[in-house]
Amino acid sequence: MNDLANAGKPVLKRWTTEEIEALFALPFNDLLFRAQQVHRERFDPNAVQVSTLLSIKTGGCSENCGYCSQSAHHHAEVPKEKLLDLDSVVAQAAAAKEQGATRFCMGAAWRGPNQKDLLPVLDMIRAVKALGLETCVTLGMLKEGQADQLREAGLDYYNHNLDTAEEFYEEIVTTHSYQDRVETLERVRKVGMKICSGGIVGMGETRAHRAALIVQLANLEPPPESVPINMLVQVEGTPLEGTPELDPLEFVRTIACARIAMPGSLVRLSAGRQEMSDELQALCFLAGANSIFYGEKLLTTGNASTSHDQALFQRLGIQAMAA
Ligand code: SAM
Ligand code: DTB
Ligand code: SF4
Repeated sequence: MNDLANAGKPVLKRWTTEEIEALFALPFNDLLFRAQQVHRERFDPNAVQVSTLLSIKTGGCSENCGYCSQSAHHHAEVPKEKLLDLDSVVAQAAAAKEQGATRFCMGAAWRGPNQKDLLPVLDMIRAVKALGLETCVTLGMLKEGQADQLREAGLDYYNHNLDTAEEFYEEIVTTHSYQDRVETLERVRKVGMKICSGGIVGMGETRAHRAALIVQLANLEPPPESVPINMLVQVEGTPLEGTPELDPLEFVRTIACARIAMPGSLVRLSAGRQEMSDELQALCFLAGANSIFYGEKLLTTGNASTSHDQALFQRLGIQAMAA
């Protein structure tokens, strides 16, 4: 049996870039069929998990990630704000639960948290968890000991994206390294927390870079439980504004490859849905995406509206996944 024939088996397999590139090169229908088969071995094909995002600390970030509206190095029109207070976070989490979200993800525009900032975030985690929601935070790089504090507060997932291939990373960010990102993921794993890690496509990377990102994620031991695949949202005033648009079918292929390489993970159709047609999103679900961000806003940019998403789920016969 060749390696492709093993795709989707629930064993920890080490993937090579050549194998993922071979998947990318399959005829579209063959790739989607294979992804759908893998998907059905482990998941209800008509259930999609629903997460809601909240930016708890917006703008003024020291890092220079080329895609990001919140970097102080760029000129996007994003106001620099202080950390939100606990009551407003809890109110928004309760509203998200009311709308059907099962996971609440809080994001901060930091290189990483300092101790003074981390303490109020720990209170937010405890309070959101007490509402019966799964908790996720994305706070940047963690220092020794911080992952422990997050876990003790009851955090379920830490989001930290590898974002792209190691070989392409320096084209996008120079204020921290790919290795820094990997080290934070190791710290999260070491304390036994679940990982949410994925990337962005459409930043001018090649197919080989997309394949390399998937390999890097799939070969984490174990792979991330949650894998967000973001389509670049081009924000005015960021260096990546004006990047040539990626063929949307290549985005679908990326989702399919992620599904095949990480058969047990939730693959999240993340940023970029507002710009996608229902038909393109339907293809992404067929390719194995089974999670979305739900709610009118991502962190600083718009998201598909809640009523639109409800209608889309109805059109496709999709149910929100229970927690
Ligand atoms: N500062 C933390 C960090 O960088 O890990 C957390 C917040 S950061 C905004 C979280 C993730 O959002 C990034 O890793 C990236 O994948 C995604 N993201 C940010 N801006 C985006 C954009 N314009 N389009 C698509 N994804 C984006
Ligand atoms: C992820 O992979 N995507 C989310 C979440 N994790 C934190 C963020 C998307 C941000 C899109 C651009 C914005 O709204 O600023
Ligand atoms: Fe800062 Fe995160 Fe944006 Fe990079 S992606 S500039 S670290 S908020």
